Amino acid sequence: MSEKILVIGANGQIGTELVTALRGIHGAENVIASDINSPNYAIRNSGPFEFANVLDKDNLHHLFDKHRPTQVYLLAAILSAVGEQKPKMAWDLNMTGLLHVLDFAVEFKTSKIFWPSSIAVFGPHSPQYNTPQYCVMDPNTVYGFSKLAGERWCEYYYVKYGVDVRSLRYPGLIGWRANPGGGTTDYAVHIFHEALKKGKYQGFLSAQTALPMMYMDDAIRATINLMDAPAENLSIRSSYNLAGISFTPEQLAEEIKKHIPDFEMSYADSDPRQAIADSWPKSIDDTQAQQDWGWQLDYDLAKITGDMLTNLKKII
Ligand code: AKB
Repeated sequence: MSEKILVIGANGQIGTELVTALRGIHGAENVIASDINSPNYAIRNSGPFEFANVLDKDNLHHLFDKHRPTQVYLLAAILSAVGEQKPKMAWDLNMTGLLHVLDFAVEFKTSKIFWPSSIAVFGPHSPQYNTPQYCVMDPNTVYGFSKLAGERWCEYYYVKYGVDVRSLRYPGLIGWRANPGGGTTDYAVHIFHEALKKGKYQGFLSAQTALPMMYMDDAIRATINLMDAPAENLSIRSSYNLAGISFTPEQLAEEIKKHIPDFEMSYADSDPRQAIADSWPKSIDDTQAQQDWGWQLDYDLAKITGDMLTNLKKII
């Protein structure tokens, strides 16, 4: 049976790349991109698009009814940094949107749902290094606890209603095709743009702030691998830890200097995103993803840096 896939929040950092990848696999006409905003260039020119507002239940119901998707990827979200500026809005969007989609998955018997979680589900009392799948979780950002609550809802709908929902706790994501939208890890994308445009960058996190990060090619592959995995292999229906690689702003700057020797890195004196970063793990243990669906990382820091610079050079 051919798949009919609905991607909600398709204009974002993950959505832009995921829609392209899914259209390559399933055919452009079978992947409906949707977003609250007008489609960006990549989305508009490669297949069908619908406006969708996850807070508008009737609008979303209409989309499910019209397209009867077999798979839905719900990517619309407010990320950590913006979430702290608009806490109630972040909670509402991140929670209500998910509950609408889970309810429609039950009503329309959608075969599979993907919903992204994040390393932001961990907090200051979680183990900081090799943070395990199961441990103390006390997130102190609205984004973080909306993701943690969302994970509980995902597992609940799986257990209670049999919704085949799958999820990943993404680290910070780095890609050249689309910009990140309001997260704490965004510096790791901005730095490449500024390095090429101006030869210098002022980071908003301190030089030594290690965070787990992942190249977008790996993140998209992980997402598709998880969605393709046989249901019986999946032991986690909340969200899988995904490690990526961990590095500091200073280490990233050093790597960029290997390509742009005059690159100058400086650091802001203070920024509210520092406290968010300090509350997150420095590295993650993703043994369960490796065991259950064979996850293996491809891109290390050197490979990410080379690929980012090569591709951004062509479009900047
Ligand atoms: C953010 O920084 O908010 C996101 C995330 C780690 O989930 N990139």
